[in-house]
Amino acid sequence: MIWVRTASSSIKSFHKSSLVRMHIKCRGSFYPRTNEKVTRTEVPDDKVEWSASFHDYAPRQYTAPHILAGPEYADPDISCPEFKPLWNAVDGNINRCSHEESYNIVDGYPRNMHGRTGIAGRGALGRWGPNHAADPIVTRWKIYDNEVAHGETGKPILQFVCIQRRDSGEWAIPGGMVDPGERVSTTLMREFQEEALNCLEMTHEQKKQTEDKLKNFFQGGEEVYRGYVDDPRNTDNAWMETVAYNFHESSQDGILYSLQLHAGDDAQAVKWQDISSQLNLYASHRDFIQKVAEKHNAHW
Ligand code: RP5
Repeated sequence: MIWVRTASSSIKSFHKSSLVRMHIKCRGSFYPRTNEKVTRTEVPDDKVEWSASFHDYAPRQYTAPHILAGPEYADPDISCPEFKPLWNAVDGNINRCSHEESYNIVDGYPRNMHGRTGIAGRGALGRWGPNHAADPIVTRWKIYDNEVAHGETGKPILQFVCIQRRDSGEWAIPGGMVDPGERVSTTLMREFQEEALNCLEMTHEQKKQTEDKLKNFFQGGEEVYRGYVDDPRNTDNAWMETVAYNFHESSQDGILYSLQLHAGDDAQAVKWQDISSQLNLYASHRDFIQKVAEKHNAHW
C-alpha cells in the first residue's frame, strides 16, 4: 500500500485533507464492470508516479461501449476533429479544471496527475480529464434513549446515510456527478434526494414537500474534502474528483430523526450506518468518513 501526500503547499483550495490513499482501488487487475474482463497493466507501487521510469509501460486503451455510444454526458473521442476542449479551464458549462492543480496534456491526452493506473482511454467515465462529483455526508448521533457511547473508546457513535451502489454492490456515500453548469450545493441535495429518498419516484407535490423540509438543513453543510478520488473507474486520462460536505443533525428533534429513507436511482439499498474504522466503502469514501468522525470527536 502506498501513501501519497496529496496536498501541495501551492494548492490553497485543496485543504484539510493531507493524506489520502491513492491508486489502490484504481490499480486492481481488472477494470470494473466489463463483460470481456479488461485487464490493467500491473503498476508496482514505486512506478505509480510518472517521474518513475517504466520504459515498457504500454497500457491498453479502453473506453467502455456505453461511453463510445455517445451519451449526452460524455465527451466525443479525442480524435474527433470537432472536439476542441479547453483543458484546465471552464469550457462553456463543463468544468475541466482540477480541484488540485493543472494537469498536463501529453500527446493530446490529459494525464492523470496522481500517476499511472495501468489503463489508458476513458474507461467508464464520460469526460477526459477530471469528472466532477459531489458527496453529501449526512450524519446524526446514534440514539436510543440517550446518545450511545462506544464500549471501548467511550466516544459517542455517529451514523451516516449510506447507500449500496447498484453497479458494484459496494456501500458508499450517496454522491453523484455534477451536471454541466450545476452548482455543487445543488448536486449535493439532488443526489441525496434521488439515492437516499427515491425522489425520482415521488409525485411533484411530494417532491416539493421533501425539498422544503430539507432546504434549511442542507444550507448548514461544511466542506470536508475537495480533490481527487481513488475511484476504481479512473484511468491514465480520466479520473474522478469530488467535493464532500458534511451535513450534521445535532438535535434529537431535528429532521433527520424522522426522515424515511428509500433507496432510488443508482442505489439499491440505503441505511443509517454506524461509523467506525471497520467500515469498508467505495473508492475513497472511508477516508472522508474518517475525517467527519474526527471533526465531531466521535468513535472511529
Ligand atoms: C465517486 O463516484 C464520488 O466520490 C461519488 O461518490 C461517485 C460519483 O459517481 P456515480 O455515483 O455518479 O457513478 O468517485
